Amino acid sequence: MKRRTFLQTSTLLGASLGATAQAATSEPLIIATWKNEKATIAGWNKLMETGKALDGVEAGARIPEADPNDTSVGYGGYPDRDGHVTLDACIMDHLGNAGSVTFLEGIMHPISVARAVMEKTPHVMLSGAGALKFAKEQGFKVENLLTESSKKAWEEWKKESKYEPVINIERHDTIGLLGIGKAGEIAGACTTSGLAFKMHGRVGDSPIIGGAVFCDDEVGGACATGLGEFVMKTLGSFLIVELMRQGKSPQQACEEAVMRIVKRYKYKEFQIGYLALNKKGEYGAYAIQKGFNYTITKNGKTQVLESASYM
Ligand code: SD4
Repeated sequence: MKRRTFLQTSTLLGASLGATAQAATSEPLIIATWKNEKATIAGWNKLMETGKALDGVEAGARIPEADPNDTSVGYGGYPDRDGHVTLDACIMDHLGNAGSVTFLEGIMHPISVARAVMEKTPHVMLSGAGALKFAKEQGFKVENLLTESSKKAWEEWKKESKYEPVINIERHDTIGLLGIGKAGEIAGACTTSGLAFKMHGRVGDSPIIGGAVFCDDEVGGACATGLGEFVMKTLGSFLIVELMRQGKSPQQACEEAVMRIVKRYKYKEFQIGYLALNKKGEYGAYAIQKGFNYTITKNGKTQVLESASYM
């Protein structure tokens, strides 16, 4: 599609989504990648209880982390090619504080470990054995996160061992969340087990501040899902927040961040989905491929919305 036609189409799409995809108030809300109603509702309930966006996004992230049927996050996540479930997560608050864990094994709630890194250490990111040691010191329980069915899927995969880290463009569920708290403050979080059957040691975008999540309380926040390598190469969430700072709407900023990838890389084989939120409570989403959706809970009501896409 020519760029000009694309811009016209995407503006039209944006306009037609307008009724649902935009809201010009900064009332509390929780918004998340993919069809994640249980997570946004849990996040909303927590937000109503404590008032804080940070508590809301953490509580939301903990839902898929504990769900054995979610094969992209936490417990039940598909392992790497050597059979290890290795987890990445990050969290960022409205003051610019950030915490992250990567290559963490055996802990059901990496998002809460990331928050502990943010709140209880002078660092931003802990990885692997060091992250696990810290988690244990903080009282997190060590558990086997590889379920029977994820183990079976891995054994199936091993028969061919086809190493093509191409994301199924219709079904993957890494959760990125953004929230607005009662004081209007913005926070974000992301948690994942990463790409199924990835190389042992592979780390994606999900623990990278500015990659999978970025917030700046003067402007807004953004989060990402999809083939993390391309989010990392373009620092997508940071880019989106900076574009909003320059005056773009959340929708326009997500579109521009997708275009950066489309212009430079062979985008047809993989999916990236972005979500963004500004201080007015306006939000937007855009993806490379069709099939990206997101969930919002606001005023106690929850909706799953389809994102517009480049393809
Ligand atoms: C990663 N971004 O590890 C994650 C994967 C993902 O839905 O989003 N899956 O690259």
